[in-house]
Amino acid sequence: MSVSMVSTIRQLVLKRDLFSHLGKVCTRSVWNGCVPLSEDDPEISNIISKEKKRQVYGLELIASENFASQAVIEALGSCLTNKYSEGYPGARYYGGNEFIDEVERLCQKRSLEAYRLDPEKWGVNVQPYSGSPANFEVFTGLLKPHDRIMGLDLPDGGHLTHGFQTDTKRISATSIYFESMPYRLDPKTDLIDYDKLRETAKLFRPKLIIAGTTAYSRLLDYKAYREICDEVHAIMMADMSHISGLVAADVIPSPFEYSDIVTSTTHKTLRGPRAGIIFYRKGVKGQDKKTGKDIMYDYEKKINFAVFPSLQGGPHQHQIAAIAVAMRQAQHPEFKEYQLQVLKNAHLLGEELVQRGYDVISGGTDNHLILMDLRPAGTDGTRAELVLELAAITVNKNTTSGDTHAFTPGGLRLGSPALTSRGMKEAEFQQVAEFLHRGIQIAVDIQKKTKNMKEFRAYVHEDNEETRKINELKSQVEAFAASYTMPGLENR
Ligand code: DSN
Repeated sequence: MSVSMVSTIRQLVLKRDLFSHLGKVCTRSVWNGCVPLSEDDPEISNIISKEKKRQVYGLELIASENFASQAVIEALGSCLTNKYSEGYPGARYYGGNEFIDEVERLCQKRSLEAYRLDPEKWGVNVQPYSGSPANFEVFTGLLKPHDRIMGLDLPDGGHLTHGFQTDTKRISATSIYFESMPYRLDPKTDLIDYDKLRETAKLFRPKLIIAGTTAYSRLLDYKAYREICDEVHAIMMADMSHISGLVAADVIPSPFEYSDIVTSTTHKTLRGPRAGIIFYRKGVKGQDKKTGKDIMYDYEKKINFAVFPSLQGGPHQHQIAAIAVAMRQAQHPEFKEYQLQVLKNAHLLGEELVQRGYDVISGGTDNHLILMDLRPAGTDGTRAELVLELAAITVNKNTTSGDTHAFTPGGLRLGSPALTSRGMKEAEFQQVAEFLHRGIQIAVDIQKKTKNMKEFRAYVHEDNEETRKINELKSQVEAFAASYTMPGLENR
């Protein structure tokens, strides 16, 4: 045996002894923080168990939700949650960040790889706590207070942080600290009205235009956004939160070809932890026409500074490790298979609902979600959501274009990512469509028998013909759902 081998073995033995000592610390009888949750806090543990049961026995159709894998949840529940690491890899404000730097660098590398980005041309900040902070960090870094932005209006499928305000109130901080002008759908087609966007952008002259949606079932024309941004000298920011898993799997067009900035959450179709991420262009932007010298992108410093120290403190390194896990998973061939199935399932669900006579906005879907207008069917999103929830089917009410009823909107949004993560395919989604149909018809029947929402809410908790039907539906839904595996930890 060589001298170097002996030395390596000695080091390994030393490390093993060190870790076994750490293990021993956890056996002391005084408080040592090593008691399982179920013993330490049975109350919270019990609530988590009830939520786990709800997820296992229910049909999760909220388009922005998914089931994180066991590996992602293990990273989230790790010792990384203990560490402060303000700053960036190699430049932290506190000591002890050797391994934290390793985590964050790996996460950055994998995030760029997952979207096939050249590290010379793109950089990434993996510290945003979630999608809303990520968006506000971009605006803070690249705009001055009261600069102008344009985003898809919330009732038309945009997000709060894309500048939402009502006729009487500025709702999102993005409309309080910046001036926002929405663009909308063409009411005839339910598709984004790019001509109108161009026309109003030329009048409004925004500094930044957002290409992103939360309730839009068609693909975005990123080239059109780019052209409009160029015409008005605006930054093009894509918010791909809903579709980032589909983009990583390369099953729908990517925003990276045309955008300057791309933000995303990491827990929706990407199936990672609840967190956010910002990609920014870097390197050479073009050449100065007069001097011929290179003009460089200047986003990197501005965005990093906006994330920390302007808007955030210590990054959540347990989330960052979990993003790294998800970004690695997103590069597996089976992730592409999963995303293809997400598309097939959503498409099938749309077809099944149209066949049952429902009004599906824009006639179907090109992505993971479907938006229904339930008014022609004789009910609305709020009533349908309530009945479906009682039958263990989780969906969300949603405004549709032109809808002015924020609390009782006509629409219902459905998505395929979560159930596809449980292994469901087209045959199962046919069954899901039938369950949905039965629930919605019960809502229609109750609406006929009640005068207003208050009566409706009371009626669903009484013993009557419809509530007996809801209970029957619930037992069938629960028996069906429970036979499919749910990703994650076994009991929590
Ligand atoms: N709440 C998310 C959604 O459901 O689309 C967006 O942040």
